[in-house]
Amino acid sequence: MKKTADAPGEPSRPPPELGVGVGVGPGVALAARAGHNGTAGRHRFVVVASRLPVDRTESPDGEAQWRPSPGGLVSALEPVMRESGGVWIGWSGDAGPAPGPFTANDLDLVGIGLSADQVRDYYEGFCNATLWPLYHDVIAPPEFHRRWWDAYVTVNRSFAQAAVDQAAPGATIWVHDYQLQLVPQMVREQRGDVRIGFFNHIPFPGYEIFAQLPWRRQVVNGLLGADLLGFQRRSDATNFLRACRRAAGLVTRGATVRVGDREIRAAAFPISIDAEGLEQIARRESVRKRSAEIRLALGEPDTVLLGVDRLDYTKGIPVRLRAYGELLREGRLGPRVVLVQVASPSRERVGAYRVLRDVVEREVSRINGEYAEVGSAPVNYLHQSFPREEMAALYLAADVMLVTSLRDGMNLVAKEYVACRYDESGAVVLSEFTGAADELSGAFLINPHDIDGVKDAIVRAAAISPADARRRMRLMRRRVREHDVAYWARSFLGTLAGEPVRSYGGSGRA
Ligand code: GDG
Repeated sequence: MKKTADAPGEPSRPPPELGVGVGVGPGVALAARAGHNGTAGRHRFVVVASRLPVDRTESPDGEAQWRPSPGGLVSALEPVMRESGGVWIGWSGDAGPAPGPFTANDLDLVGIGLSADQVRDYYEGFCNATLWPLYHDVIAPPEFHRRWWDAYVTVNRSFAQAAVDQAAPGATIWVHDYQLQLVPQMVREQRGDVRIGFFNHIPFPGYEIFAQLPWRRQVVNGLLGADLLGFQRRSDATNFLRACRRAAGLVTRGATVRVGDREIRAAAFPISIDAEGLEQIARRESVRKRSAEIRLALGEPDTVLLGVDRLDYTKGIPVRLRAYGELLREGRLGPRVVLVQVASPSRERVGAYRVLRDVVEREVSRINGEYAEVGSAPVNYLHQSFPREEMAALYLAADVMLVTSLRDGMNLVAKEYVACRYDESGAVVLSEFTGAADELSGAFLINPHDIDGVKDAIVRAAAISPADARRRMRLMRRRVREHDVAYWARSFLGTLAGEPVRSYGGSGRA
């Protein structure tokens, strides 16, 4: 079976390689505690994520091989895993039997197996056609099917069982993202001794939207098996706390919820990138040369606008194209402007994604049909994935980065652009509906539903003075460098380690 498209946090192939150093946080050095049921494993740090940090390939003689596919998440957690004897539990992305425990690139991994039916009902169904649109403010209508929910429960149970089997007494278990929301409680039921953290990479919706989910109470209870719940923005954590009150009838106090004698905390931990590592790539001679080649190939325009997204309806690609098309018609960007749009293939077996591809490609053709001249097109559309060096060269080649998401947990692309701009030039047009908007105060913030506002921001960003660009870019670069992915992992694990877990005698602050 063809490999299914990427999961959030584990971007499209090939993923960016964001090597990073993270010191072992106190979260992985917890003393063993009583409370496990006697079947504990040997790992003191367990990562549970929907995807493994490796890709399965086949050798010419048909034997399975594993190739590292380092995304931001694996690079951030790898040092902690190595120092603490950690293990990573995830799915390979292929339908088939469970690969089980194995070692690749010196990391201990456990592969979960999904049948073809589970890929359809759990992954493409409940994850990508129920939860993804629901959690992104129903930009696309979510579908609710009981068979999909049943598959979600079953698959979550197999991830949870693997975590229970791998975790040493008193271990720290870090569960990632919306595909695995039931895992914390499923682990907690078997293991009172472990410390469990959960991080949600995508938004957590307002209650009026979340309430549509027929299984809202089960999802809230599933998450509440954790000791610490991390979200991208403060508003996501607030939305979750409200869901605890409304869907589960619980009492919240500040950032905490009480369940029996356990106190659970929900807070914002905005994810980031390996800013230093990416800047080093951008500074390479070969990458700078490539960036000049890109501008030359584009016909040395005065202004290069850039969009980089998975081809996903949350990213607002049609909004961007519409604004750009109108600006061309009105002549407000001058004649020598080009938009480069990387739209990496994603979830191509899900209906809404196929529709989106048609919409985007029709609009690109329309704009090029109307405004191209022989030998030059105003939109360079790339439905492909590129190596990270090529991405860095594109970031260097672009005068204005366009991020027009209708909803986005964080948006790492905006941070990557900023990290690459070591000469402090360039400008970012950024949707208010991204987590990054809370941090990148030097960006031109836009409401992607307001086309005139988007157009004005693009014009202002394209015409920015060097002094204003430098002032804004400095602000953003400071933020991204200080709050990088290592800082994110450290602060989450540190907070997780400091939380009291009353059911087995822990003490500390709430
Ligand atoms: C989810 C949440 C949250 C894209 N095309 C190529 C490529 N990429 C890389 C980018 C970036 C990543 O993929 C995309 O990350 P985003 O954050 O922009 O968006 P999602 O994939 O939707 O991620 C999001 C994130 O999880 C982390 O928590 O920020 O809100 O939706 O790193 O550079 N990389 C390469 N070639 C490509 O063609 N190498």
